[in-house]
Parts: sequence; C-alpha cells; structure tokens
Amino acid sequence: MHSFLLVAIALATPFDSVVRVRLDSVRDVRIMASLSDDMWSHGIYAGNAEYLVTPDQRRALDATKLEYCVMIDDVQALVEAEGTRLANPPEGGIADTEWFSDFKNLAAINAHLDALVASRPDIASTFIVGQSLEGRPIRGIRVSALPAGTTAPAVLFNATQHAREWGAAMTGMYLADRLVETAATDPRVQALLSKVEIFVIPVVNVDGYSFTWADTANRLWRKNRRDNGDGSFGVDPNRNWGYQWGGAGASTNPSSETYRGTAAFSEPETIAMRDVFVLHPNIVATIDFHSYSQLVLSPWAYTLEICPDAALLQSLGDSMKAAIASETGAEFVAGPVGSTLYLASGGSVDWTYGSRGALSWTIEVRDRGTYGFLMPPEEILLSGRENLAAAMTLAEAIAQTALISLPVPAPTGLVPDQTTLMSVTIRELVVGAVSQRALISRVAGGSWSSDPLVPVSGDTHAATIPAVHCGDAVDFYVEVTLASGSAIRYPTDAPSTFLTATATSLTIVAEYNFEVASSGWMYGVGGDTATGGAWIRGDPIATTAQSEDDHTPGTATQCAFTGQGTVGGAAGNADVDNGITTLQSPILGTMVTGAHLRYWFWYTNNLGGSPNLDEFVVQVSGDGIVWTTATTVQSSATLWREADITLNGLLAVGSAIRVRFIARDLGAGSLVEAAIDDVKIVNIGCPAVIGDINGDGLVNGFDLTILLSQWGGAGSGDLNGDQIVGGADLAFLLSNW
Ligand code: 0X9
Ligand code: ZN
Repeated sequence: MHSFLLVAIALATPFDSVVRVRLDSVRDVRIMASLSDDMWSHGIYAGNAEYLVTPDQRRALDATKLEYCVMIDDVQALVEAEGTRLANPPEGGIADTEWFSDFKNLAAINAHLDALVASRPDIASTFIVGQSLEGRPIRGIRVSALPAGTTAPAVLFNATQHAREWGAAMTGMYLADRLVETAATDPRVQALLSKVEIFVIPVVNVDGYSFTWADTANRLWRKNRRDNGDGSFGVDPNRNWGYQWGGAGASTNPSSETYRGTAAFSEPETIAMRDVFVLHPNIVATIDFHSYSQLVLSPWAYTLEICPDAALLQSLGDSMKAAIASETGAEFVAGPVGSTLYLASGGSVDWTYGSRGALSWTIEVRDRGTYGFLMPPEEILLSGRENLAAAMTLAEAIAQTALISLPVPAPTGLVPDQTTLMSVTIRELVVGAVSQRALISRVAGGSWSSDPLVPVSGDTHAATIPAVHCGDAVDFYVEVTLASGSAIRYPTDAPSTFLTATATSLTIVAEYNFEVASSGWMYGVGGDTATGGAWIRGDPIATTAQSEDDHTPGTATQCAFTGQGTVGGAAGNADVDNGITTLQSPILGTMVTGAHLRYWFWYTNNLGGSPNLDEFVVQVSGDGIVWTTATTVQSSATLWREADITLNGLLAVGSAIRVRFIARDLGAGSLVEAAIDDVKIVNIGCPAVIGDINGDGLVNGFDLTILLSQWGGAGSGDLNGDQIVGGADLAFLLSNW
C-alpha cells in the first residue's frame, strides 16, 4: 500500500525543486527537518509537507526511505519566467483598471495607496505604521465613513509578514482597492463603512518584500533583513510576536527560516504592528494574510489546546470559508493553527488574540501547492475576490457591535418535565454595546415568551429552556438588544427561523463497551479481504492515525479497533490494508419505531500517499442476511466522535437489530484506522398517554372535542373500554390533561 508516487530519479536533477513529502511519524518529520529548513507548506498535521530542496538535499532525500512527489521541478525557472514577464509589461503600460493584472513592487503599491486616497479623500487616508529596520516606511490605509478616533468597532487586515508571499500582498491591496472604489456604488460596502473602521496594511515586511523584488536570486526570501551578526540574515516576523514567544515551532538558529529573533518584539516591524493595535483599542478583529495552502486559521498556534473562544472563532471562520467558496468555488479549510497546520509560536494570531483579545485569524491564500509562492498573475483577481468576500463577512459581523454564539451543537433533545440549561456566549465588541439579553421561547407552537439570560462569567450567560412534557417541542432563539435600540438574534433571521428541541424519554435497550469479551461479537467475518489490520478487541496503542485510549470514561481501557500499533511506531503500523475488515454485533434488541443506534468511533483515512479515498461503512440488518448501509464515513478526525442513527425506515418494526462496521482500504498508499466503542441501542419516544385520542402526544382540547362528539356512543373516546363514551372516559381524559 505504501506506493506513494515514488519518483525514481536516475539522473541527479540540477534544479532546486519543491517536493511534497509524506510524513507518517515524528521520526519522518525530524528526518525531513534535518534535510531542509525551508518548509513551503504543511498539509494536515503529520500528513504531507512541501519543502524547497537543493539538488544535494534532493539526493539526500532519495537516500532516505521517505516517499515524495515533485510539485515544482525547477523553481528557479518559474522565478526567471516571472522576472522576465514583470520586466516586460504589455506595450503602452498597464491601465489603472488593470492594476491587478500582475504583481506590484513596493513603490507601485505605495503609489496605488496614494491613488486610492486621491480618489476618495473623504473615506480613505494613509498612515505610517512604523519604520522598518532599513528605514522604509510601513504604510497602511484607513477606510471608513466614520470620523478618525471613532469608538465604532474596527478590523485590521494585514499581509506580507513573509516577503515571498506576493499573493498575500496583492490580496491585501485588492481589499483596500475595492473598499475605496466601490464605496459609492455598492450598497453593502457603503453600509459597512458607515459602521466600522477598516485598516489595511498590505506589506508589513517592507525590507524583505523589496529584497524579493531586487533580484530574481532573492525571490524566495521569507524573513526580514536583520543582520544577525553571524553571517546570517533575517528574523521571521511571524515568530517574533510576544505571546508565548520562544515556544514550539520557532527556531533559535539565526540561519533558520523560522528564526524567532533575540527577544519578543526585537524587530521594528513587529513593534510597529503591535503599536497599531495599541493605538486603536477599537480593533476587535484581525486577519493576517499569508500564502499559501487555502486555510482560514484561528488561535491557538503555539499549542494544540482549545482556546476559550473556539466556538465563536470556528463559526466565524466557517462563515468566511463559505463566503470564499460561494465567490469563486475555492475550497479552504477552517480550523485552529496548531491542529490544522503545525505548531508555531510567536505568531501574530496568538498575540492579537491572546494579549490583545481580538478575534483573530491567519488566512493562507491560494493555491494548494501547484505554484505555491509563485502564483500565476491570473489568480490575483480570484484571490482578491474570494478574500474580499471573507473580509466583508468578518467586517459585517463586527459591525453589529456584539456577537452571539451557541454551543456546538445546540441541544435538540430535552429531558421531559425538566428545565434545560444552555450556555450562550455574547461578546460585546464595544463597551456597553448590549442592553438586554434574552432567550425567546415557545412551547408546542404556542406564543413566544422572553426570559432574560443570566450572566455566568465573562461572555458566558445561562439560558433556561422551559420544562415540557414528553413529546412537546420548544422553539427558541436568542435576542440581544443593543444600546442603539436595534436587536441582533441567533439564528440571524429569527423568528423566521429558530432552533427546536423536543422532550423525549430515552431507554437504553442494549449497551456494550468492549471491556469484557462477549461471545456474540465477531472480529472479522467470512468474506473479509483485508491482509492486515483486522478488527480486534483490546487497549489500543497510539500512532498518528490511531487513538491511544478507548472512549468509555473512567477506568475502562478496551475498545474494538483495526490492528494494534507498536509503542512509538509509525502510522502505517497495522492499519487496514488491501481490502475490508468487518466488526459484527450479535442481536442488540427488537426494532421499534423510536430505536436509535448510537456509538463512538474514531476514523482516519487522511494520511498516506492517496488520502481520503477510503470509507468506513456502518450497516444494519433485521435478519443477519440482508444488510442496509446506515452511514458512510469519509471525513477523518483524530478524535472520538459520536454517531446517532435513526433506525426507523432502515429496519422493519419487530425485527432483530444487528449492526456491522466495515473499514476498507481501497486507495493504494492510504492509511486507514478505525475504532468503535460504547455501542448502544436506545429507544427514543414517549410512552402512550391515556386520553391522547388524536395521537399528537398531548391530552388537550382537541381530544376533548373528539370525546364530546362521541358522547353516549362508541368510538376512540371510549377510554375505559366499556363500549360507551361517557363520564368515566371524561374523568380519565381530564386526569391526564
Ligand atoms: O508559518 C507561518 O508563519 C505561517 N505559514 S507560512 O507558510 N505563510 O509561513 C502560518 C502562520 C500561522 N499563524 C501563526 N503562527 N501566527
Ligand atoms: Zn507566511
């Protein structure tokens, strides 16, 4: 299976190349890091990473067992072609409307900022962020219809902390350009600029950027131009910020591409950026644009820990990702830096969030490695458009002055006759922005009523969902009244849309946590074809692809999983290979309409040479012969997840419930690991209620009307079975009202 496009190189290549290397273990990462310090991009953690390698390094790579493919064979050829193109602009020069037809040097960028201000001096002004090490001004542009010094929320978009990331610089310029030039014609932009202040700093690392333009030999320079005094140059600005400076993913070696500098904020460029945040306390959100990989990244970057605002950052990040996709169709991945990309400390995203409290993202613009930093000019406008869509989404969110977020997922089931507490996060972006916070709810489609939210701590508030009888639904939404008198709601367009939770009682019919052997479970069945990694029951040993622990809380250790790894072993240890392996249950209960199958699972298929090709199939059967697919899992996650499958419609009522889990390895070179724990059959529903004549789960006036219409005769209103509808039946009905 490990046939990750092994490129056999008979002749040593004379070029610097970009290679995508498969990294399955910490050991692989170390080997590669010792070979090349110039990581261009990193795939999903411990998957594939791209590196610039010299001919010597590529020969050394060939000598290792690491598998790789070539993304760009001759990097310098691309650089030279770009240089030639830029040195020979189309005849007659480039019209101003075509400013984004090719990349621009620092002088052209500064001139364009001035042109934008000249075009709309009423809403645009430039400012000096600070001076670089070599004395260049770092410039920004402010765009807003509000007066300077406003307390309205502000957002800061900056780009190009890394010199070679030209696509990011042009993306930043596109944001500034469109915000200024469409302010008069686009009602959305016009409305936005009347509510927020927007700062754009297209090039932070002005010295490095100028250096990359000075000579094609310098095109791939990343850091600033600090003379480190040991013959090496450059501090990585994005390892120099002062939150958890000096932690993981930053180098102490001045020659390294990720050199952190001699101290936090040792560099004038990072000091200047910090000062912008200090000078404008109303900056509540920020995006730091980089290239490349198509990622919307949120804190933390220095650790894999979940940050306190993870739910809010993820929901806004997902909205930005969706805005990008709807603009150009480009697919971005949204998630925290540490778990999505790699650990990196001393970055702006952690300081702006951790020290400054701003909602903060790093966006890695296109592409996904075809050209990397050497983006073709045709993609400038696409990158500009899709990231403007993301920037507008964020800016419009903060323009509301407050943000509401609910737990993910919000509750959909309630315990009958008990109130349910739900936490609601309300972030004020402007001091005193919020005057009232309420949960608006209604029971069983009745009329809406409002209950204030109770402050818990910080932004967290408690909402009480009212108690209802089994079968009843509560519709609800959150309403925040702003100081301005207007209101914002969650969901945004409530009460047209709202959330619903239904009270149901839940009976566990069968439960198995794999702690003790159970003769009924089969670990592999006839017809399985996998040659490795068959299902077993035991205490798993972690690899990057497989969990170290079972799911069951407490002292339990056992689960079912596909093949045991070895301590410290590679991810490819005992994963599923070359076919399918099946875990099959005994009879787990009798099918009723409210039956649900619930289980916890772990599934990864995103590692290895041909990732994401495989599937994890869950099937159910009412007779052990005919199997119906209940769900197919394709998405990988290195964590336990719970599944809840409604069996109604899949199995006939009265049949004997069986389930099987099939892990399969189809793609050559992919890694598949699956695990299952805490399998349950639960019956969800409400016990039949005497008096509920129309079967709507309630005993009420509708039932009374039916009963009275049958008075003295026979019919469904005969609740005591005495063949006549009368006073005894009425008494029954009223007692269950
Ligand atoms: O490593 C970086 O600085 C960024 N990637 S890049 O390829 N453009 O160099 C990622 C930055 C993630 N965010 C922070 N660590 N702040
Ligand atoms: Zn970067």
